Amino acid sequence: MFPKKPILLFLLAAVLLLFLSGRAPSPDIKEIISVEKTPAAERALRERDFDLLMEWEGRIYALAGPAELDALARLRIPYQFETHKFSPQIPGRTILQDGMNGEYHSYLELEKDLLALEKTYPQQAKVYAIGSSLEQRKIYAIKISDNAASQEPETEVLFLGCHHAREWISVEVPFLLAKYLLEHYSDPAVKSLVDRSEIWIVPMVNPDGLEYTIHQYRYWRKNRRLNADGSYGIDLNRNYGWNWGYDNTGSSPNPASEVYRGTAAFSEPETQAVRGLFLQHAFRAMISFHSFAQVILYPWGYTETPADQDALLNRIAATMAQRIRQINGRSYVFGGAGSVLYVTNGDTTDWTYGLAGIPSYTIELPPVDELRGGFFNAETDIQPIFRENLPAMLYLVDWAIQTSGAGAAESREKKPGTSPGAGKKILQKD
Ligand code: 0X9
Ligand code: CA
Ligand code: ZN
Repeated sequence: MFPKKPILLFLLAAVLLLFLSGRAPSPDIKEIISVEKTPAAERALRERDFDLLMEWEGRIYALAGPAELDALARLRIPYQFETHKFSPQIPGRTILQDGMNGEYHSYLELEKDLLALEKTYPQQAKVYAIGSSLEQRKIYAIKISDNAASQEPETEVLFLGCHHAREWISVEVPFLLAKYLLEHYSDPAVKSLVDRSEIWIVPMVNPDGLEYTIHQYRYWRKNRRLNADGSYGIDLNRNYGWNWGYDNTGSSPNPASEVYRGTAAFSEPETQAVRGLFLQHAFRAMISFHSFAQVILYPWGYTETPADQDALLNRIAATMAQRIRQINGRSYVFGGAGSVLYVTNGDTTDWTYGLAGIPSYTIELPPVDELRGGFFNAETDIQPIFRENLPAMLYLVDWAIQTSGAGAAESREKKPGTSPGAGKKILQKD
């Protein structure tokens, strides 16, 4: 039965391993671990290029796969598994139940809450499914306006959340905007904005990824596409069609990469859903929420070269940052995405700006760094982060209304397939 010679056995094993690893590489799932913060541990983590998450109460939190765990064992650095604690609670506080995400929205909780808003405010809210994810979850949009059920010639503005699964706070800020506008509709300032605009909010562009972060792996970023090489996921914020795949710095051709761009622009149903919505409307401004960094970014992302509307993009960002700072005192840095943060290609806001010439922003919500929690905002941070972003969002809606002149109706007729950059005409001159 078995080969007699050990060398044959070895060869067989090697071939088997190659075969298996070529067919189905194990998804590169890592654990969150913590080690005591000693100079030796710090050095080891840095030398081995661990992904560091944060420091908390004298311990360093990092990601570790089998190789990293081995290395720690060899160096006799004791570690603890922490993955199970990574609810949005700060470690050391109450731990949420398995599979729950506390005050944050799961897919079903968001569905329920959006439908409840529509039910309570039928005149001002209408919920649409703008598409389905790979795993057949609906991608919901809620439209807020007077007469929400009918399309009226009013200024359209778009807010997106959760392209990236682990960025839970990016679901809450746009969702809470919808809730706020509806609950405060009797406030004359809110009513005036809502009546003159049509505000479209898609809080969860990546529901499959989000569910995966709740039930499987808190640190997941991409969608849940099974790639040809057996790895999972496409970075939805590298899958849009403006200079898609421009270079391998701003996105990756490697399926296992966290910034894998996919096999083609708009290859994913999630980005197709956003594209469909965008092409059916004449949005005048948009924000896509992410976390974390506390920055306001505008095109271009694919290059460090300023966009032709740079001055206008900068001025609006400056005002948003100022309004944000007035609430809780937090400073959001702002600037061109490629130069302030890093270059990306295939990102959402390059596409919306490139296609329609509208002010398009990526807001990276707090915290500012890993030390303050990275992707894991405490539940008690949800309200303050929403509250500080509210005046920035309202300002952008107001700006869009103020600057939508006669051109609004004309641009509304724009059809899918409008030539790139054609929409730039509709933008007010700086
Ligand atoms: O890399 C991204 O997609 C965004 N950052 S995140 O940490 N949330 O993943 C930033 C996109 C903004 N665009 C550029 N920096 N070019
Ligand atoms: Ca209306
Ligand atoms: Zn993100």
